[in-house]
Amino acid sequence: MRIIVFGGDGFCGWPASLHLSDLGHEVMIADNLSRRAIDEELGAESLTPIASIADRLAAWREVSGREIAFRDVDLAADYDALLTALEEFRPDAVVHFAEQRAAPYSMKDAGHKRYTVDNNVRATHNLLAAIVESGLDVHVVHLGTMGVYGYGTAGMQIPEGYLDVQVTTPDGETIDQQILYPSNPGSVYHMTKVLDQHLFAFYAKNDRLRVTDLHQGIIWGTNTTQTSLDERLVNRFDYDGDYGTVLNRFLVEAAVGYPLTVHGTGGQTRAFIHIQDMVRCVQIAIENPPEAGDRVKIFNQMTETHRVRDLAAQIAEITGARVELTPNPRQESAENELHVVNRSFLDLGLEPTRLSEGLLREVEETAGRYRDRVDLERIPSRSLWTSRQAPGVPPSAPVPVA
Ligand code: USQ
Repeated sequence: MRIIVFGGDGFCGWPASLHLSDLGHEVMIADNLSRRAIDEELGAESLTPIASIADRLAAWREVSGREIAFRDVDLAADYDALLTALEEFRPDAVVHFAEQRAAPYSMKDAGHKRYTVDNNVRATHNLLAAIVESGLDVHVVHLGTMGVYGYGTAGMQIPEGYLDVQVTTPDGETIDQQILYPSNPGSVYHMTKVLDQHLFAFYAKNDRLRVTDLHQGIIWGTNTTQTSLDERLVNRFDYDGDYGTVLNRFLVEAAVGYPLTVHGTGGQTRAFIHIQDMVRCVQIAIENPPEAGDRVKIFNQMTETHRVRDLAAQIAEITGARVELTPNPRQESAENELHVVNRSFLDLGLEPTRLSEGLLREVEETAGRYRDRVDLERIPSRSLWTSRQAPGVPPSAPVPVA
């Protein structure tokens, strides 16, 4: 297949591009390298030393004998370049990762909120409009988030996108329906993925676009089979207060002797998936497209759920790190249960990488190996969800870890 990976230089996009190329697909990466620019803005760097995009692609050519094309395209700002890329490359499928993906970054201030909405919503809409204008039959695979659902389920399992409901007509007749699961985003970033869902639903209905939306949990891990092949192919690893995700942050904190920064009580339960499983899920989604005229196909892309304080305790046990409850900079439930349906990928052959099997390797191979590159100043999370949250004042009093 011919596949364009939009956002193919990022944390998920890069390993997904290599995986698809390795499978023999003709891959083009289209990316405006914005993630590298944001590193500069934040004065932060990936824990792993990432090569320039040119060096990455040259290394891949050398190691695999395969060519990945590259175009510097800003989906949100340069519609004509996007349309040209589609018309010239004529993809069978596109994978859309080209969005600002960090919740804390999206909540820093009005400027970052506006950037996140402008960038993400325009990128998605431009892509859909350009596919229609091109007249090509392209399957769109989009990286969404579990966060569109929120994380509270009143005991039920979160379905894969659609909720069964019954409505009663004025005649008293009961009708069964399925609706998009009610959204409950917890940040401006997560909200943009809710808006994306509606754009996809409209274009699937109006233009019969074939769209798959992957509602992904939090990634853990760094490298995949392909990014491990050569130092220049290494994936990025964020640990800073804006882009670092919880488990990867804990790993780095443990490696440098920084207390594990558990927000609030650590009672937040979240969904997780290893990066190797993510690339496999993207492959499975591409291989199982919806038909033209179908509603958007939604997969829950996660393999296990964990409570934040349990993760911290697990890492502390392996490494001897100290756990510290810190005032939560976010507005989120202090404690929640999370039950998620994830049958689709398992039924299609996904064999999950379990946290219990991979955690130690991650501690040694990534966090331990690159710990000299850690800038301690970049660790604290300084982005507050509301102006009422003065730095250092917990929105709710922390309780000791059990
Ligand atoms: N947390 C801590 N300590 C930290 C960092 C985070 O306790 O040092 C807590 C947060 O308060 C939150 C949970 O860990 O309760 C998860 O935070 P996160 O930064 O790991 O994840 P999140 O902001 O939700 O976003 C990440 C990715 C995003 C993706 C999302 C999937 O950045 O792109 O969409 O995970 S999900 O969370 O399932 O919505």
